[in-house]
Amino acid sequence: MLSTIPLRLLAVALFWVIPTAAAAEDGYDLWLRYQPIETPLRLSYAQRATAVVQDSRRPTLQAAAVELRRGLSGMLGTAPAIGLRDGSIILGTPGSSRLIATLHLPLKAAGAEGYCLKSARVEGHAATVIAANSDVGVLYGTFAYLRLLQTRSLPRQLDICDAPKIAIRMLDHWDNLDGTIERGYAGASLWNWSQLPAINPRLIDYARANASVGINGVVINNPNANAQILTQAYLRKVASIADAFRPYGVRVYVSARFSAPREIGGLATADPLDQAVRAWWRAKADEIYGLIPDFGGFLVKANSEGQPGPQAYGRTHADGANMLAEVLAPHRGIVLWRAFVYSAAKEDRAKQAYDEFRPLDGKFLSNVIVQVKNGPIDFQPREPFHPLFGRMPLTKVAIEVQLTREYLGQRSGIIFLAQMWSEALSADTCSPRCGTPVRDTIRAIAGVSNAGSSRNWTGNHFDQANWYAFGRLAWNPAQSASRIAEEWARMTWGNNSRFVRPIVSIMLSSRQAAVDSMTPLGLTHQMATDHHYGPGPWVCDLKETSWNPCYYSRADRQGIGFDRTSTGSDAVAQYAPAVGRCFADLKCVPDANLLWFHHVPWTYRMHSGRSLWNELISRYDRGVATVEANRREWALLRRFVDAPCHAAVAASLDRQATESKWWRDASIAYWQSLSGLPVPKGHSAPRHPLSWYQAIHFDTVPGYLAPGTGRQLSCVPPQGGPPCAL
Ligand code: GCV
Repeated sequence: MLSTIPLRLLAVALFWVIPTAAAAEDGYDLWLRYQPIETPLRLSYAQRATAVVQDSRRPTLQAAAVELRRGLSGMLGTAPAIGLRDGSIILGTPGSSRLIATLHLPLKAAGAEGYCLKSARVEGHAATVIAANSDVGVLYGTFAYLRLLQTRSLPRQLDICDAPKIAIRMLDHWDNLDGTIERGYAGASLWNWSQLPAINPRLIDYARANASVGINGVVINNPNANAQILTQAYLRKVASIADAFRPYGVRVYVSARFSAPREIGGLATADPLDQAVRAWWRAKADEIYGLIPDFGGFLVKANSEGQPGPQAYGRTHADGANMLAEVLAPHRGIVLWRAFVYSAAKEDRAKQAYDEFRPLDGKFLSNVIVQVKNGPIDFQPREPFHPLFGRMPLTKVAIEVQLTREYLGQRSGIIFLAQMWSEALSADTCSPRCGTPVRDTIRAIAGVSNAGSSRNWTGNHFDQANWYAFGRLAWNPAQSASRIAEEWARMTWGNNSRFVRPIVSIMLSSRQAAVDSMTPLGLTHQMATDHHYGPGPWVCDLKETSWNPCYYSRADRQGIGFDRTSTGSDAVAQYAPAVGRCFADLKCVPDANLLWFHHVPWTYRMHSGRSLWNELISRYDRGVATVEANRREWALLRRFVDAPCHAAVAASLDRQATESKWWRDASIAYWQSLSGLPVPKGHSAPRHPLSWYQAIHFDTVPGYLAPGTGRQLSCVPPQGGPPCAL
């Protein structure tokens, strides 16, 4: 049979079969799949990408050239040649490339880390130039060029310059030294401490992925830190990670435990004003920089959720942060000091970070950045922006968002978070004047990583999109979520518009669906205790008041919501007057934040004309309906996706659909037990009585396996039902 097939045809067939087979979608390649481009576009692109010119031996430029070759070979089907000719792509900086130097390109717009992509005539040849002022700029430019091919948007004449808007763009890992990840839903830690300093090639791919979206820093361990990371044995391993990441422009940072001088330094105190403590940290910084010359610095969670900090010695956050900043400054390192603080004693948790940090404005050294979560509580499906943004004008501030979906369904379904982050980044602080969005008040952006040892990195295929979106927004926080979703969909799954369009629409509907089905209209923190998986609005007996969902909902027979106006906690006063006035005013506050700022009767008349009770139930139903619709839509896309991958996403969407109903029914059953109101006509009653939902009990879930406790995953379901079966 074989012999009857002309050899030429066989060769052509194999050419197309081999890459397809080799690229069976297991998610490992993320958005860097570089799948073959369809003809005739492939031929047109190939004419403009015939060869790569890059002669420098500098590691980052070599990494850029290797990536370009990999991408072109995959997409165009042939490896590019070497050397100048028509269609060459020339990479470099004016310092590394004679050809680029002779072009005298206006590279000012590229700044320190950006790039320019230009079509140019070089020594008589039509060429493409990827030029920058720095090697990492060339690497970013290379990924940008490849993205144009991946999304089929390479113009005939290239003339693009771009540069990141935020200087520090980092991922924070909540990885423990025992290999577990706090709030991790994608397997174990990427760092295999017993294997290090040997570098697993996976770490290089991790660095590539980060560089491809411009992420330039990684905190490698949990801010609930173990001081052991600062011992020589661990630091040597950290140094090997830093060496592996360096060519990709990714600097390594470490979460430092404030009490380390006592725990591993043999000192009797960790008082930041104690001379011996300061000397210990100075020596530690010198030791680290001896091993890692470009070490980024320390992330610190202090006096928060049981973590040690300067307040134990009567000192302030500024005293603590500055002590560390002083020892890092000679090495150009920085301190990221987290503002995630709250305590049992005080009342409104949403106010506490502001109350503690605002008075310290101007007291931090210039290499301290105060890292503030996007909202005042804790990575909820929706929160108003944190009042510290714009209100510490004399302090450098970072925004922290969470890629790992601790409070947003964890491993289930599709929830694209770019809109949520854009919402925070574009919120108008009105500080110092209206028209000043959060994105203009920050110097750094940190995302709590969702990557782990899962083959596809994030456990759930679609959570890759959140990693991608984080990087793209960190590069340009004004970019639209829909553009990012489309880029990701095209790069990851392919460019067929019959596929891309529905995928993007699923992604863009997903976050609001999560808000609607879990915590609509400004409700917050209604999740089950500790692991935060599933609903627990009835929980009211935890000793830390502000861990109780009932503390946030304040629901009773008359109404629901947290009064944060002047008749309540007056949290609105922490915002600039124009912002606070609107939040305080029932006519101005957006529905989306209503119950965050106001306690209103169940009968309160909403903008829609419906009563709050009816609106609430409509929102839950809208959320469930959207998740259902997305599940159905995905089922229709089977022919565009590899079968195992399609099945995995479908199963995850099934689970999300079940969970959204669980959330809806459990929440309505509980609110009904307080309000005594009937479920409005046209909406179904919860399927089970409240006690059924209250009996669901997860002892522990992935991401919340307390290290060393030996506690296994367990679930106590009520008679005969989900969600243990999920
Ligand atoms: C790292 C929340 C999470 C904790 C996390 C903490 C933080 O409380 O539940 O797991 O701890 O935030 O951001 O420090």
